[in-house]
Amino acid sequence: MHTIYLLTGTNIGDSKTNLQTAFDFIQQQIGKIIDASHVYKTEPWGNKDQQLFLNQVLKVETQLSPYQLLETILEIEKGMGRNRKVKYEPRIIDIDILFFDDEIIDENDLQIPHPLLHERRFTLVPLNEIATNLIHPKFKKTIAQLLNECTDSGIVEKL
Ligand code: PH2
Ligand code: MG
Ligand code: MG
Repeated sequence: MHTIYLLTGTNIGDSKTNLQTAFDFIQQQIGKIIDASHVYKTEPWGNKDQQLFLNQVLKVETQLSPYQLLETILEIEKGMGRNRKVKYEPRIIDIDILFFDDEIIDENDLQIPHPLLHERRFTLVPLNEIATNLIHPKFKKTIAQLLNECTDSGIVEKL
């Protein structure tokens, strides 16, 4: 059994429903959700000229391998109507793998831990809520430390 952390995000349509739908699909197809952060309303990071996001971090137990997990995530995203064209375009749902046990994977199509998580308040704030003492396997720092050192000033507030 593996312990993973996922970030869900959405900024089009009925965002609250989208997060709930993703939550249900994750529970059915990936594994048991054993912890969940609050849902946060977050300022767009990167392309700022788009709607606010809702984001949530989930802790999940799964039997899937990293690549099976990636496949399943892509299927869930597609099933919810996401079509990938432009990087950082608004999306119905985005499911990102933050951590997979303490594995480090650096392939073109799969990077774990998520390579930008330490630069993004919209990820660190919800993650810190449920995993403050978790150690980032590459940086050897806790989530609390990474949040403390993060220079992103994007607004992140509980919904
Ligand atoms: N996802 C991105 C780019 N920017 N900004 C916020 N606030 N939340 C996101 O989930 C997000 C983003 C790329 O996946
Ligand atoms: Mg993303
Ligand atoms: Mg993604």
